[in-house]
Amino acid sequence: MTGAWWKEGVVYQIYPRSFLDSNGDGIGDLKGIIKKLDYIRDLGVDILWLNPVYASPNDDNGYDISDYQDIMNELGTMKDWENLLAGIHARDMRLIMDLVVNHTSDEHPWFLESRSSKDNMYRDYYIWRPGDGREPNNWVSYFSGSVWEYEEITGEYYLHLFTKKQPDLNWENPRVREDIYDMMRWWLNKGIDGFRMDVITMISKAPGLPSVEPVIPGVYVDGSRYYANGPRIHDYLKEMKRKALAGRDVMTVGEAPNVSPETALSYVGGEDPEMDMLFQFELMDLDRGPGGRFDSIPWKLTDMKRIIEKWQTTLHGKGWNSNYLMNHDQSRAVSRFGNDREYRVESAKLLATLTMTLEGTPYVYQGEEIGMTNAAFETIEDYRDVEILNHYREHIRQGKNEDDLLSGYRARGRDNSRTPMQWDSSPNGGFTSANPWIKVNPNYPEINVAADLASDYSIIRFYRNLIKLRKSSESLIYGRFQLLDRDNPHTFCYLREGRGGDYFIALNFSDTPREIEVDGKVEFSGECLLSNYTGPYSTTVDDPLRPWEARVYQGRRK
Ligand code: TEU
Ligand code: CA
Repeated sequence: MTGAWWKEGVVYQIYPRSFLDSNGDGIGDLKGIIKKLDYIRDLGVDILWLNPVYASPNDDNGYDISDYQDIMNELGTMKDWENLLAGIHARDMRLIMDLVVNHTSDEHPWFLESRSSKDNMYRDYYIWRPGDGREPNNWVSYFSGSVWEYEEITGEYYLHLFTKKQPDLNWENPRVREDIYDMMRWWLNKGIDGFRMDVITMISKAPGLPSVEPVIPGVYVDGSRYYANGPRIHDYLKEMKRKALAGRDVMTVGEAPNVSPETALSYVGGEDPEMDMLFQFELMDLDRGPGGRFDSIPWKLTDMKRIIEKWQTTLHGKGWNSNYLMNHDQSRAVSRFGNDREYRVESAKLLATLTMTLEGTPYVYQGEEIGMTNAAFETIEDYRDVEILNHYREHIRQGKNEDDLLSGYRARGRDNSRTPMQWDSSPNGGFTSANPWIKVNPNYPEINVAADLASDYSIIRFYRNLIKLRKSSESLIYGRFQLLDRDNPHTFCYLREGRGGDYFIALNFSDTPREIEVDGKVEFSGECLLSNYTGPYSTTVDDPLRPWEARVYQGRRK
């Protein structure tokens, strides 16, 4: 195989605050990551993605950056970071860094200048508007309330799509863009291998920043039609590619809410794509109800299959997918899409099989490889996420029922994936010797890396085998995806066909045995290559799939 390394590699995502604390202050850090590099390499992954490690007052855990060229004190020093990069490269792995340039922290020197007067060279680095005592438009912030914050000093409002400590940069200002490209080149010159680009599809806002009609005073609504995939987005990304990325062997993945497969091709398709791949959100919205971010509804496997099929087929041969079932903004995959009680181990392995056998680059989020489950938080005091805390304050004020709110956070809240990595059965799961910044899941005595590795049913070892299998086959990486059981509400069966032979994947997303039933005829040769059930089980295609069983066969359509 001779394709790009980022197509053939597997990514492991690290949320540094929650990975491993090396100095006993309760916060994960860079030295903690260095200690676990062999563990990560042994999984068989190739690329590490670090959530932001830059200087930050931490209003949104590092997504509010006050200095792009410095490391957050709590996480370590620039020297630690350099050691980390060297350790990654010494193990033949690569490092991609989070690039957060839709906004900065309000404590960034640019913003401190910008807010101080109407006539200084940084005023236009951000988006300021007069307001006549009322916000300039009615867009709602992702983290509650208006996207506008009034600033006394100059009597104007500034725009912030996220918290008020995350003012949006004004990408129309060429000086902003040049400063950002400079900063990107600086990191690339330090040897990093690419960027994960935070909400990159939102950097171009529609001229005039129009309100969404009808305007009801005091009511804020989703304004994304005026800033997602905005009018100049492709100009900016083409310029970024030319000025900051061209001529380097690096990878880019853009976070892309509000993007369909067709829109995705405008970013990742064509001869000279703006980015290598995108994180789509359609799968993450499967269980999202009409009542907003924390309204959780039952999801349907037929919807999951339809969405995956659409992305797989629309991008095949034209762009490149990224495949993830969770990250630091989502609840735990095994709790959300699996059965984290009776079939936790089986369903964690089944979900791994899905991610690793689709076309596109697979992403594994820390703890996914041991089947970590959602946080078991009981009170609002346990939560740390600014999105949840703001939401709670606003909705309690409106008289909403506290239990309803908490059940929404338990289902869809971001802190579910941010509880500390569970390494062993020692206090706090071996994450820290101190008080952790966020509670460890009380199930750590059973669910942890050491226990998993000691178990005959190890999820980690299954990942290793699965990653080996994926890499051994050109078809599992580049082959064409074909859905075989579109209307079956319990099983997900598909082919991957290509020059490396054809593969047939059968997944049972239910608690009861299911026959393999596919549309049309599939011809099989040889044995089942991989199953998530071990032991004296027969795994011919005539044997029903056991609960949450996943199998990979050699097979092809007749
Ligand atoms: O997330 C942006 C985003 O659109 C969502 O994933 C968001 O966190 C969630 O849907 C809120 O409703 C990115 C980062 O991944 C996230 O951690 C940051 O908080 C956010 O940008 C702001 O930088
Ligand atoms: Ca620490």
